[in-house]
Amino acid sequence: MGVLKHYRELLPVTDKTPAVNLEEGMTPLIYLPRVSERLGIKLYGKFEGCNPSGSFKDRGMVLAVAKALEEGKRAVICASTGNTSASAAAYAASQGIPCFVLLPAGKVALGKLAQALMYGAKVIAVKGNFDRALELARDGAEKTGCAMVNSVNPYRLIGQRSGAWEICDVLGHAPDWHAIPVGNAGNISAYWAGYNEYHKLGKINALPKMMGFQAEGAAPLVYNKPCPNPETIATAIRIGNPVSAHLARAAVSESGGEFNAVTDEQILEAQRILAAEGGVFAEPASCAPLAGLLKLKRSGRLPEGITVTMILTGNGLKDPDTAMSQVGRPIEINDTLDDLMRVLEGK
Ligand code: AN7
Repeated sequence: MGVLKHYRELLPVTDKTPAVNLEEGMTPLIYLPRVSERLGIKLYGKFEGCNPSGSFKDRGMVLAVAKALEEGKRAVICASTGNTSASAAAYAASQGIPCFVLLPAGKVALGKLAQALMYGAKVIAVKGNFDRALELARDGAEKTGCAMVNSVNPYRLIGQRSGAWEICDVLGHAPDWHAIPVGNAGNISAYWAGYNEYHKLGKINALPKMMGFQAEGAAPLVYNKPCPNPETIATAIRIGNPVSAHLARAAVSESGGEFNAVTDEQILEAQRILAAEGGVFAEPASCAPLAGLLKLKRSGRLPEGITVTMILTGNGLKDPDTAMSQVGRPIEINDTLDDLMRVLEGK
């Protein structure tokens, strides 16, 4: 049905808003028994990789593009670490309008780059980091009148609230903890607003603690200062100066949650555990929350038996290079049953 139709009464959608729809949203909230057992909690992963462009960005992009069209805009522009560009390009393609995307050169996962190009966006590789690309995109939008569809666009965050509503609709209540990766800090802010809205409507009677996880090399919110040269294998959250930092800080402090940093090694370990013990393949950035939960468990700071939802923000298929760099190669055999039997019998 798509986010605009499903949550129409909670969104700024009118009869004049074009019915943009790629059947985004309604992603599975997957209970993870083996990982839950390892952590001593009830752990659910909301698999945002099931969205049409393979990440959570589609929830807000559908509204941002619809409102841009409603306002008479005829092109969109964004800067991106990859997923925003894939999403913007997909929705622009579906509406037949041009899309310009600015990417940090050489720092975007292969699948995301392939998506933006396949959807027909004009892809611009900026010799600089994401934060600089975002400044350029904002200036470019101002000079051309293109709709800016980064999360500085308020409709992006409003659409992304739908993730929180879905969790509550499925669980019947909010989780105790909401664990989420933090890059430009829009999604954590959107989820907090979404939970609060449901609370005000009386649909839930308690709010979760918001637990935001960043990569150690790009952790401006953990260390409370901008990070001029962000670096992490989780390229999606390789962001040093988050635009929604103020909203994210408010979400964490109002909810009694925290920000925490995890190393690249911890992120990769979590990615393997999620895949091999959960059956879910999420991209590295999406595994920062699980890395953080494992870290908190080790230090005795993970309360026993609580319900935790973690947002698996992007599909693991987007970044095959990082995955292949940490797993073995296939076992090659001759096409004989003897060769096969040697492998099956573990010889
Ligand atoms: C998989 O695409 O910023 O804290 O330009 O792709 O709301 O920024 C991506 C961010 C987490 C962080 N997980 O969310 C972009 C971009 C994945 C992401 C984040 C991103 P925010």
